[in-house]
Amino acid sequence: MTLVDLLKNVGRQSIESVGGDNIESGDGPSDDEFRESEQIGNGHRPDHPRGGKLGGISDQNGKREIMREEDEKRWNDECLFDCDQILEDFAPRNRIPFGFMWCLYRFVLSRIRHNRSVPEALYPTHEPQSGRSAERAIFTRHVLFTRMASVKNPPIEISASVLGTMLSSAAAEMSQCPTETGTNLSRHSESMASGLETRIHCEMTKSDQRTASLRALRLCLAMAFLLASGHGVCQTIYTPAPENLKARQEFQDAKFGMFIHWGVYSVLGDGEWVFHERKLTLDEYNRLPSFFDPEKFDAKAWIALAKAAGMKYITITSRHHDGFAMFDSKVSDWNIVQRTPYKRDPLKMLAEECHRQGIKLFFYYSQLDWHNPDYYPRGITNWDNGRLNRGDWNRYLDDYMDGQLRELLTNYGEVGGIWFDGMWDKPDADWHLEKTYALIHKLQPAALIIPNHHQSPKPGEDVQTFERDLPGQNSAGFNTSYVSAQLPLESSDTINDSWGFNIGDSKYKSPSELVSRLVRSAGNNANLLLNIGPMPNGEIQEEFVARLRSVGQWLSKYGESIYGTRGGPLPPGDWGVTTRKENKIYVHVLNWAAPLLALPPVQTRITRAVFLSNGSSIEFTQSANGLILKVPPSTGDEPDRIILLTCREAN
Ligand code: FHN
Repeated sequence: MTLVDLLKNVGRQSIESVGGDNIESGDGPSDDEFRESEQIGNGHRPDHPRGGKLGGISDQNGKREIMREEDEKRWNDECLFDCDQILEDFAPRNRIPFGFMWCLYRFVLSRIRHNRSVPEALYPTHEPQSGRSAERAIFTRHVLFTRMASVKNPPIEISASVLGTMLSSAAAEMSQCPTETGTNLSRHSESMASGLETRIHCEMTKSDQRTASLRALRLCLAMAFLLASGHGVCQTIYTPAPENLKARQEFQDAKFGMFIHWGVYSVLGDGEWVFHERKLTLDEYNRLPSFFDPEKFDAKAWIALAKAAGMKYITITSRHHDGFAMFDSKVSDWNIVQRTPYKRDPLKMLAEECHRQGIKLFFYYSQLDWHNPDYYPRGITNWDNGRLNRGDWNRYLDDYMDGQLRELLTNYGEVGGIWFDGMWDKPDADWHLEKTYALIHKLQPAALIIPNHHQSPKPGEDVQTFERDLPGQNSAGFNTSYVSAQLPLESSDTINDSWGFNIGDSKYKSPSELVSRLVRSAGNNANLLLNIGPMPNGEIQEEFVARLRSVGQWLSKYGESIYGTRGGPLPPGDWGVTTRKENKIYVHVLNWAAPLLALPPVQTRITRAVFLSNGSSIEFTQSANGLILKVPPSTGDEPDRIILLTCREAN
């Protein structure tokens, strides 16, 4: 949602609320009018109707304040858009102190208050204080109020409670009238009252126009201040560079990537959360790097396996939640070169081999850090691992994190992008995202920022990724159900149940399940980032290798129905999904036993249907009501029966 949308939404809400119910309750008189009325009152008639809620006018300020305050609050509630929300969302950091801008804005706002005073006609400022005409005036008011209370739409929008009080005070005044009989007074006031009504009407309409123009003025003011204080729309709306947009296209065409969770935690063969799961202390975990010596690590072999699997890019953990840098970092010695016997930088070797073999390399980077003392205040996954109970959050973000991101985007050649994770540990913290994202886009404009924060996309982000889920499904329970219509989509998953090497996890998905997972992602217009957790010696366990090779074999035959396609044109279903490319539609029958498959209508005219596995013709009927395909029988070992529909024009 751009700021504009947000404003539209917030604005629409507030205008509705403003426009909707009757709100005015005889707002307080302007300062000088008030002073005047007090003089009029010179007897301090506490329940004088102009006293706002008419009550509690005990002393000058109290009376004055009570009235103004509640009016002020209602005005603010009704007239002001939810600026807090707007600015919270969009206010970038460390610019002109936001607080200062806000106070300035509020100050100006309070200077341009529009008092929708009770119509002059109701309480003429120069009203006679005593004698017959004073009585007449009081009586007239009484008549008028009685009338207003009795009719459905009184001439002035006054809430019942205020009206009630004004009536009782007029009655109170009435009771003080000494002599004249009621009858001829009433006759006189009836005519007075109707004259008053019309005058009140035109006063009210004039003031409504004033209110409306004031609201518009306030909105412009809010926008002006946002822009002036550098919190403007143009500041936070992210405009991806042309090379970034090109990279997004290539990313979407790639469709299949290898996710690699590898780190010193692999030594314990119990997944990447072992530090947390076993509630180890820093001293205990600090021993692990000395056991990490992946002498069998072979970047060529890893990339060869990715290519054999049909994967077009690799995303590897440059550092996970244990904060351990799997690269040569000068920002901290808690890294593979300085703290392990291996003393080499595997990311450097991988980057060089990826560039050689034309595979894009992305770096997974954990924002969450269970090791660095400056990751403070701690987050939802915190446990007492011996870290000091204090730290400098800004230093962690600006020096440590941005420092390492600068190294990754400077020392490893062209990088496909940064895959962030862990922000969900402190979802409401100020992560300086705009600053960090701007740094990445400056250092490598084509680099894609892929945040696994499980929230809807934020300015500066280039891809929306869903963990262990298809876009919007949220069966894993922690993903957002919001699916961006603009950004490329990605879905990440494991081959067994673990991300990091887990010696005890043999819940491997079958090759068919993995193919269907890839096809369903493509049918939902998303890439699949399929994970391996290499062993501590650098080798990749056979169960992963075999499954990846078989997926690669499938892609070598049916890759045209995946690579370079987009999801659709038909919505995904249990039966299967469709992918499309130029004038071709691939119907992926994943879970359908019946011989005929009835599908929703396809807009373009289909000229031919063939079974992709053997090129045999497929019978079909196409009408405005739908498309019926004769599905070839399943042989049981193919995960996906693909029917290629050739259309007269591109979809
Ligand atoms: O905690 C991590 C987990 O270890 C793994 O990295 C996955 C990968 O998407 N993300 C986090 C869980 O949401």
